[in-house]
Amino acid sequence: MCGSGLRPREDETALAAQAERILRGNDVGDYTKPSPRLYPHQWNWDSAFIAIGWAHLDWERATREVTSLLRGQWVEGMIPHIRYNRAWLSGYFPGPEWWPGGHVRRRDELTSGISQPPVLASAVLRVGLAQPDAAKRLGWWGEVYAALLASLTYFSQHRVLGGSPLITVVHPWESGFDNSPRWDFALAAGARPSQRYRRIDSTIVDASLRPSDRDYDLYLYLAELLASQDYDLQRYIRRTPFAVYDTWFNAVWYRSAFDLNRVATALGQEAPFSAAELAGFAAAFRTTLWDEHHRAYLDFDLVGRRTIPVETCTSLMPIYAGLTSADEARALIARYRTRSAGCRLLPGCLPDQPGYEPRRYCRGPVWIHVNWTVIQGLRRLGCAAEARELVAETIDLVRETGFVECYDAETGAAAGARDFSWSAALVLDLLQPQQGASPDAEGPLEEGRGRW
Ligand code: 2M8
Repeated sequence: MCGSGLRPREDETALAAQAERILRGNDVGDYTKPSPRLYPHQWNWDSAFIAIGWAHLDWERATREVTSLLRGQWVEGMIPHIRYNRAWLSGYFPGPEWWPGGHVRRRDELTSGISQPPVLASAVLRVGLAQPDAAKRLGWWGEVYAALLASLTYFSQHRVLGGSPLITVVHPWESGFDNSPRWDFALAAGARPSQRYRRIDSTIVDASLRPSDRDYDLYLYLAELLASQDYDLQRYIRRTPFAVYDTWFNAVWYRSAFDLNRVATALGQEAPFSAAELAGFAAAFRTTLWDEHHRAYLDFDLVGRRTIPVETCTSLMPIYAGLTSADEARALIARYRTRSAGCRLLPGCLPDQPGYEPRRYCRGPVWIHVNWTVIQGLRRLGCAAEARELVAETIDLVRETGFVECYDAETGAAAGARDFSWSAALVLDLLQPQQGASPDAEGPLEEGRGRW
């Protein structure tokens, strides 16, 4: 562990200016590319994190990031993980032709056929709170509220199985941690798509830092399968080798449900997610995902009906959601840090786990959004010292290496795309003084475990 202690203010100003340059450089008008070349389209949770950064620079621009993402929404409410920009179709693989028959509301939109961790409602709460003019804030919340509600109820209605309220994730891309060692079990069957394909990502970023061809075979096989089953979970589940309760995804949904309740209340509406529903969700989360043997939250493989015994950063995400007490959060963090001693911040995967690779994408590197998310949870739980320590380490790492996609878990060297938007946006957020009407300024969560 390291911490920089007091940092000169000028240094932070320079970092903030650098972050702003990256966001402006990746800005294409109504959305922000996650990175200049590797990711030219609009990504779902990237835009949520990015909007949080824009809110500190240009509030109207932050709101546009959200409203443009919502244009890709499907009739059932799902917000797809990619909203394609027709101008750059040749620059990214796979394109929309791999997601035929999508259920987009607006016929002129091209999207993928899966979603991503639903951070958006929480981001909208934050962006709104950054607007001091209450009329503007409420006006904007009023505009996006129905779409956000539909995006969350989509999961609670269309992605549940067998009476559990937990949400089923149907594709590694949907988890946002594409080639996490947690998903290696699904590679065993060697599933391959029917069509031949050529990757573009590994011509832009060194292949040793990206998912393998075997991973891509699985991703594309699952895309074909989803399309053939009309993106319907009840049909898909009978054939797929991959369907999971992902700890992070479910924690994010729970947090977003709370945050959307706050938006509803501010708008003078009834909170859409009842105390009973949230308590039921929290109880199922604990019962299904807490693994007493590992003393960790672990994902669940719905096809093999078993816990996935791989511990990664996502086992910390109940902290973000308010699904742990402060004491549990401290214990989870302490344990993770002890087992990742010698790594920077909270690495993406514990080094003692099978499949850990310090430089390869979701198999070990440090990610800014992971650390930012844990920081938010620690702050809400009142674990101020732990949060401060992670903030200082994050800023040290970015000062040293820059705003890249992810960082070698052990050396902190750049791994992945350069000029990465959410790293810039979230560090910009961390550089703000902790005061005023921020979601974290309220102190410890009142709602605690499942109480609203
Ligand atoms: C990465 O995923 C995309 C596919 O969605 C890719 O590798 O091409 C992931 O890190 C994902 O979480 C992220 O949203 C996306 C854009 O930054 O890149």
